[in-house]
Amino acid sequence: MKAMRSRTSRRFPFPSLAPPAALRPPRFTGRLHDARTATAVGRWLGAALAVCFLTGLVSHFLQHPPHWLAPHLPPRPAWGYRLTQGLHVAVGLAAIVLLLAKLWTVYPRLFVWPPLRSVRHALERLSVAVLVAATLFEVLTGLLNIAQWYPWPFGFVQTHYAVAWVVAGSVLLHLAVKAPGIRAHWSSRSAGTRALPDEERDGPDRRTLLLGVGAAVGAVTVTTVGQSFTPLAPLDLLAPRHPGHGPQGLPVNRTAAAAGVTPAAVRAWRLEVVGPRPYTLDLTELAALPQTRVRLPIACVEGWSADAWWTGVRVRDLMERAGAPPGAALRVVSLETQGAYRVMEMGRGYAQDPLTLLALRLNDAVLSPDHGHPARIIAPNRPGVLQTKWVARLEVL
Ligand SMILES: Nc1nc2c(c(=O)[nH]1)N[C@H]1C(S)=C(S)[C@@H](COP(=O)(O)O)O[C@H]1N2
Ligand SMILES: [Mo]
Repeated sequence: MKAMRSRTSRRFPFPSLAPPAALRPPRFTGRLHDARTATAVGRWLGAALAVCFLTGLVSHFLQHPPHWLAPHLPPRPAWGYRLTQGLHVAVGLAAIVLLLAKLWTVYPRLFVWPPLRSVRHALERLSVAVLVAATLFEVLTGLLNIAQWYPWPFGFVQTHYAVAWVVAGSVLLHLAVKAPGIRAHWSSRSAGTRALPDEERDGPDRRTLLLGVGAAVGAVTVTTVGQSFTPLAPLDLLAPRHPGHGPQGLPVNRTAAAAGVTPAAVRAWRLEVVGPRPYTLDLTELAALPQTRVRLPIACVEGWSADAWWTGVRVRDLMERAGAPPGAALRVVSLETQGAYRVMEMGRGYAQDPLTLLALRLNDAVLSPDHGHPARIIAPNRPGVLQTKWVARLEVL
């Protein structure tokens, strides 16, 4: 009773500011819209957002390295990008559940009256509005991206990247503003020792809610993570991709038809290698060069990934034959006539790596048209978008 009265008086410090009856905010009597629950869910959400931010940075710098970084990108571990991007998407999906739980816990605060109490309060609410909007934007654009649906006029990659910084900044601000509350409510033990009122201690309600949120996160994860974590592939009922489904046992993101790579263009194909000693090769000549067989993943930025056996000619051998100086980088141009992935560059680390191939075969069979016939790039620790298909020209840089 006492607690209620003090809360009411805090909400309506001036009688004249009480809203008219018709606009009177709803009253929330549930015990789980409190700071302890918000902290308990918030720390998991915060951890998830941190993982998404860091793995997103990795993805960004592997895909769009600034020129000073490109030569130093590490081609090992070969499975590195598979791990970081698998985590990015899996944790991002889990974050959707955590974000909804967190918003449910705190949404009664939308009805706090008066809505703005002071300049400080106004700024705090503005920062929360930015935080919520930016985080919702990130998880929703990410979700639609893994489904390859782009119902918006802006570029996904640039916008998702830019707004990630807004989320990071507003999370830090939020943590700073809420630090005293977070400290007080961090663990049930600290809440207990501080002799909080009963309603703020962990009771069966809160434990049930947290268990429910945990179960929902588990369910979302188990039914989607199989798209990159292949031992769970049989369970990936909700994942947009199944790592084993596609020609030659591997998914296809863009088919030859979608890329405008016609059978006629493939028949006329010759590999052109441009460098100090330029040359061209037809497919028979390319297949007659020393072949290397490697096991490497395709790890798509959209979260699916799968290992496969690739056979082909080492890119560094092709470059050497063109008289490439040591440490040269490479530009790769596809037969594809348009599209964002027609031209790709790789720094010297990738170009020199013995695992980086101009592949002619996938799982011991000639590449199918959709996997890049006649020849495609496969390199370790690289985003799938850079594993250029239908390669027509290599330019030593
Ligand atoms: N030329 C070209 N290469 C491309 C693409 C493309 O659209 N055009 N898509 C890329 C993407 S996004 C991925 S994930 C991989 C998929 O390779 P796969 O279809 O052989 O599995 O190819 C990459 N190579
Ligand atoms: Mo991809």
